[in-house]
Amino acid sequence: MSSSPFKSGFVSIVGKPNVGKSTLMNRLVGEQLSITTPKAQTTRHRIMGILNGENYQVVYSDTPGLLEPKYALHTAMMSFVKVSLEDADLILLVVGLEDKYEPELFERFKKIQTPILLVINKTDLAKGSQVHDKATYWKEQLPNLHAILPVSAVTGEHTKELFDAIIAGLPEHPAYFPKDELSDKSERFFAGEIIREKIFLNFEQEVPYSTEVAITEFNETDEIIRMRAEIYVERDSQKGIIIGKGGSALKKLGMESRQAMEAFFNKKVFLETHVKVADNWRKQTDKLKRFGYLDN
Ligand SMILES: Nc1nc2c(ncn2[C@@H]2O[C@H](COP(=O)(O)OP(=O)(O)O)[C@@H](O)[C@H]2O)c(=O)[nH]1
Ligand SMILES: [Mg+2]
Repeated sequence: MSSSPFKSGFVSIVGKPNVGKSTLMNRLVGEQLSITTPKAQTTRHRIMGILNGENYQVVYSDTPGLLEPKYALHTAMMSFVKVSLEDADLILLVVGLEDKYEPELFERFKKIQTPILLVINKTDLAKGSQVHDKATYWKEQLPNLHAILPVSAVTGEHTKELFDAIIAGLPEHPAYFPKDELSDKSERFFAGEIIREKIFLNFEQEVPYSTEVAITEFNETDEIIRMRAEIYVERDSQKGIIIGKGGSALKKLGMESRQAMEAFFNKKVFLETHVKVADNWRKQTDKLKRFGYLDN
């Protein structure tokens, strides 16, 4: 009896904002690793999610949504996408039901040698022949696609077929990471992301986009994780919004974040929050460096 060869490789999940890239990675990895919200541009980093099986290790990379950069932060976000595409053995190009071919964003996929699986997501919302029509449309726009797979990341419909296609598309290669590693990111990073997710869910307009979170202390014992989080906004007025009347908004944010952290880390969490102003941090390279968006 011959066992099948070990396969491993990097799978880059890319697409426009809000198409469900993070939801799809979480579904494929089986863990809530990457934050997901109804707002566009929630994901700012490349976040690896590692899935181990007896004969495979898939290293997924969730990435920020493709956009035309407006600030230094956007440029940094798009450079994470670029690196993820360069590393990839396989690309999952995710589109929603409404997406159309936009040359500025999709041209690059015509030139890429790496096999591309086009994933049409949110099929649970599709009507009539919409999915079929979209598949025909994308085949015309991007003739070099390896395959087209419709899925629903939320319900899990057809994600098994997608997974099979991913494994089939991976090269024979030993594992890149130890089997017990779930991501390339630290516990501090995930704690900060959980707070950012709650900020995206609790605040409107520019506030979530102007906010960054730094975990400045992270002390874990057998019983509890004690954390100190610094929440940075761009202006004094935004600081007032995050704190709220009599501190009520910050209290709610802290409580929701703590509960989500306790579920994520499976441990009691003590969370201390501080709100600070970092003027125009999205446009300033020194601040972007400090927040981990640029190499030092
Ligand atoms: N109905 C439906 N909603 C989805 C699906 N996948 C993602 N979403 C929703 O779309 C929004 C954006 O998802 P997210 O994963 O953050 O998108 P990203 O910006 O591409 O990473 C969230 O509100 C998700 O719950 C899906 O298959 N069906
Ligand atoms: Mg995302």
